[in-house]
Amino acid sequence: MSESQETLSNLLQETRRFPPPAELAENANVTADAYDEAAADRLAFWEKQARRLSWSREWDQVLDWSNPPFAKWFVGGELNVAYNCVDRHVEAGRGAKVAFHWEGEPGDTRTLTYADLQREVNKAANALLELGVRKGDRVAIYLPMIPELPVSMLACARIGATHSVVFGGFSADALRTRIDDAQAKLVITADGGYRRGKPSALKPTVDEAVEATKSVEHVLVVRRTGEDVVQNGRDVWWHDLVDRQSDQHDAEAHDAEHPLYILYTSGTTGKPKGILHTTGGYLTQVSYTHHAVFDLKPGSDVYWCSADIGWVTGHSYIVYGPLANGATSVMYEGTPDTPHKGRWWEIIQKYKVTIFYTAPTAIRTFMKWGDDIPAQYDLSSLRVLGSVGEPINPEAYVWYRENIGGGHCPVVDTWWQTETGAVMISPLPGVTAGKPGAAMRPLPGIVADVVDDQGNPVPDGGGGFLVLKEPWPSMLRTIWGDDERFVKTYWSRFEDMYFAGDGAKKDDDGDIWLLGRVDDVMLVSGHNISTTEVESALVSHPKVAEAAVVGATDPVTGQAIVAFVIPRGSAGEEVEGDEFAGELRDHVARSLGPIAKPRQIMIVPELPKTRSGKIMRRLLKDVAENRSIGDVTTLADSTVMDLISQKLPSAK
Ligand code: 6R9
Repeated sequence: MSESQETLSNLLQETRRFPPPAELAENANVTADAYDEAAADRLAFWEKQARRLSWSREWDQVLDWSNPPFAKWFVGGELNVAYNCVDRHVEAGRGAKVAFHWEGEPGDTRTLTYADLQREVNKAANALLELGVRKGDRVAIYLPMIPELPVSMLACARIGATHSVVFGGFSADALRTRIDDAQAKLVITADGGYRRGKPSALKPTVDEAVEATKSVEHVLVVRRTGEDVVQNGRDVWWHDLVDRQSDQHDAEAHDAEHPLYILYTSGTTGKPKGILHTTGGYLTQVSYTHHAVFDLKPGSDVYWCSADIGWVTGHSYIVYGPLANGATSVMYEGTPDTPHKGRWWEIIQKYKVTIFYTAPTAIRTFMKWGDDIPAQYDLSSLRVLGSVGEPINPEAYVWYRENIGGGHCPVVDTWWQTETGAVMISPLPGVTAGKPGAAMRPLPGIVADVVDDQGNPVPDGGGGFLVLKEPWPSMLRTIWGDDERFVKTYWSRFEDMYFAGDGAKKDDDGDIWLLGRVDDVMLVSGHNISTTEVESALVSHPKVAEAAVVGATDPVTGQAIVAFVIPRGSAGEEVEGDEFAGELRDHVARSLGPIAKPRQIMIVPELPKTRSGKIMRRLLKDVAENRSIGDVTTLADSTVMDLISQKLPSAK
């Protein structure tokens, strides 16, 4: 048997379970009884979690669901998010504790303790007030991953202004649409940030965007790269305005349902949706889930989430959850391969990171770069690993566990969405025996299910649509300015259930596996086939680093599977040609059955991804169906489609 066949048979029988390490289980923040406790009385469970926070006024009612799907949590309660994330830790004598070890891409660093953060947030809050920003106003934030980003968000939260963070890689047009939709009064930005070893300007994009808007009164500009910026009448330098403010500010308590932030999610079609999150329920659930899913021990852990704060993962698990829990975090400005491909592992080694949270797209990239890179660093401080953003292929899970986690760290695959605000389905690291590729069970207090077309629960072993059957504290409250679209998008597919738009299956134990967006499901000769399963089968081949599959119209089978494959590491040179494609097709047929065999396999150097790292199958479908390629504006790298098109003659 050849080596590749051995690996194959191993993976086809990947039924390994990874129980929690004994020590972690014994000292876990959350144990199995949490499931029973929450099942017995869900609202009492969430009420108990709300007490993790400091409230100025106690709520009168845990949940008001009298006008579904418009939920109100902790009705009548009042609290201040910034006070909960910063001041209360200082008041408890933990002001000298590090909140952020910040690492700039060029290698400059800043350390912010909770006391530093308190001073910075207070000064920024006073500066916003001086600029005329008031409670209820909207503030757009378009910043690189620098400390002023969380400081700005907390300053808004402190005074009750609603922030709308726009990812720093978005175009002027995308920024303008978001400013207009929220009618933002202020934009906070920087001259630029560092990206792949070079300064990359932000301010010109803001100038272009703001030119065409009516609501913006001021632009507050942080100096980061020192490049020349054009000064307009409405511009104010951060260092001129914020630095001279008082570092004292009394935080007023806001209603539990006061709008905390809007975050735009583009989805596959249509105008971006402004997902609205509010104050009390959101902070309760991000704090609880960060404590439960990562087993965070604020006294000893060093936590790092590699996401960009421009996405919900950064909002909930770099800013609000960790700070509410008094965590010490790492925050990194740049890309994983600047100045070298070991940068992330170097950071883990340097700060002795214990909990690390990243995305499958990053993990697959590291697999492609080779095992020898992480092997050069001391990663022994790690104890829990997390994954988010896409289904994690079993192969990537095992690689992550072995090569980053030293074979002993639990991997928590966390399913959630911008709309859910916080993690919903995930293993608990001290409780769950993890299965590579499965998100496992809804967290305590969450009621999720997999249902068929008619909304009936599927039995164990069945597949269908993922739904949420009961409201949860950090749920989106609406789409900003468009209640009707909120109801139509999420609450109309099934009666009384939230439709997540993801396909899922329950295995024979009743554990949940995510199968990709339902829009991407393929229908081949009358069978529903998930993109995730075929991609995972491809990625389980030792010579494949990444794969994306789409269903292309086919005269015989309705749809046929077309796969785009990136070869792994050094395999790149040897894999051209029909023989390799044939090998992969057979491999998929053996893993999943002949029905899942791709009609066509294209070897490509890159895959089209959104800026948050999700594969854009829509564009690949255009290629597979020989159409001109659609809108590429949300691609992280717009040259990728050219690279793929150049490869096409080899397709057949
Ligand atoms: C947090 C975030 C949400 C969509 C979601 C699903 C996919 C996220 C996942 C996952 C499988 C996981 N997704 N986590 N799929 N397993 N662990 O990514 O939010 O950017 O709004 O994307 O991402 O398709 O519906 P968002």
